[in-house]
Amino acid sequence: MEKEKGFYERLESKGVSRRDFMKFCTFLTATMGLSSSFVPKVAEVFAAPKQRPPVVWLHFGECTGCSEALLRSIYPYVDELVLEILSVEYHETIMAAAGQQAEDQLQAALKKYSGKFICVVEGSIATNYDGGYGKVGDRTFLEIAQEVVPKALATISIGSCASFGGIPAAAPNPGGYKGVGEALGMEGKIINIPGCPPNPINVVGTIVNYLLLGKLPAVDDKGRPLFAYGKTIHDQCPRRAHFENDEFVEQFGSEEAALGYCLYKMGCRGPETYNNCAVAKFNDGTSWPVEAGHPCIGCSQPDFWDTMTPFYEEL
Ligand code: FSX
Ligand code: SF4
Ligand code: F3S
Repeated sequence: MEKEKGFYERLESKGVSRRDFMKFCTFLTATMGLSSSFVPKVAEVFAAPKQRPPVVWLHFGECTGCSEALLRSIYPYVDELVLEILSVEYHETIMAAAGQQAEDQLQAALKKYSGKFICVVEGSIATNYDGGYGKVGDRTFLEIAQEVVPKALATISIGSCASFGGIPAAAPNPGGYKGVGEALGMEGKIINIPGCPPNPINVVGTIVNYLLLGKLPAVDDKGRPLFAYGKTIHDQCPRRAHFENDEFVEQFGSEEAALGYCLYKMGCRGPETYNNCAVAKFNDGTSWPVEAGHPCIGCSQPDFWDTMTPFYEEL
C-alpha cells in the first residue's frame, strides 16, 4: 500500500494523474492482447513491483532512435515507468558514468547478476574483419555481445537493426552487419521487436508480459511477439476500404490525398509488413505514417532497406 502511495505521488508530482495512468494501463493491456480484467494487475506491475529485474542495455550499430522513441516519448511518463519496473544497470545513453567507469559498471553487473539479468540490445553487429567495423571501449560489438548475451536470462532486441540488421546491414554492407540473433547464432532464443524505430508500447508490453505472467510473450517464426506483429498493417489500416474500392492516391498533395485514399500506388508496403502501427499509433496515440499521409515503408520487416526500396514505387 505504502509502495503504491509513493508511486502515485511520484506520478502526480510529474503532472500525471491516476486517471491518466489507468488510461495508459488500459491501452497497454489491450495492446498486449489481454482482457480488461488484467488492467488492475498491469497497474500493479508498475505501482507495486514485486521484482525489478536488472537490465543491461547495449548499443551497437544504430542511430539511437529506438532509445529516443522510448525515452522521449510524448507520454510524459513511459520512460519513468520503464525505470520504475527495471533496474537499469548499464545503458550508455542515460548512465552518468563514462569511459573506464562505465566499462567497470558493465563488468560489475555481469558478475553480480549472471544468469539473472535481462539484456536489451539496440543496433546490429559487424561480423566481417573480426567485427572491426564497430567498437565500444576498444572491444568489438561482436566480442561484447558474445560475452554479455549468453549470460542473460533473456535477451530482447529492440529495433530493426538489432532484430534483423536494419540499415547498417543494407547492401553493400562491407562491415557484414547482422542482427543480434544471426550474428551470435542464437536465432530463436532472442525476442525481436523490430521497427525503425519500434513502437515504445511494444517494448513496454513485452517487459510487462514478462513481469506479469513470468514469461516472455508468444512469438512468430521471426521471434516477434504475436500481440504486436501478428497481423499486417494492411489488415488493420483505416484506408483499407479505399483499397477495396480502387480509390488510390496517385500524387502527394492531390485531392485524393486530401480525401485519405489508399496509398498503395504511392508505394505503400502495408500489405507485406507485420506491425500494429494502425492501432498502437505513435506519440500517445497521435498518429502513424499512413494516417499522416505517408505510405508504410515496411520499416519493421527483415532487410527492409534492400527489399522495400525503391520507396514511393508501387510494389
Ligand atoms: Fe535501428 Fe535503433 Fe532504426 Fe535507429 O536503436 S531500428 S536505425 S530508429 O536506432 O536501431
Ligand atoms: Fe493497405 Fe497501405 Fe492502402 Fe492502408 S494505405 S490499405 S496499408 S496499401
Ligand atoms: Fe514502420 Fe510502416 Fe509502421 S513504415 S512505423 S511499419 S506504418
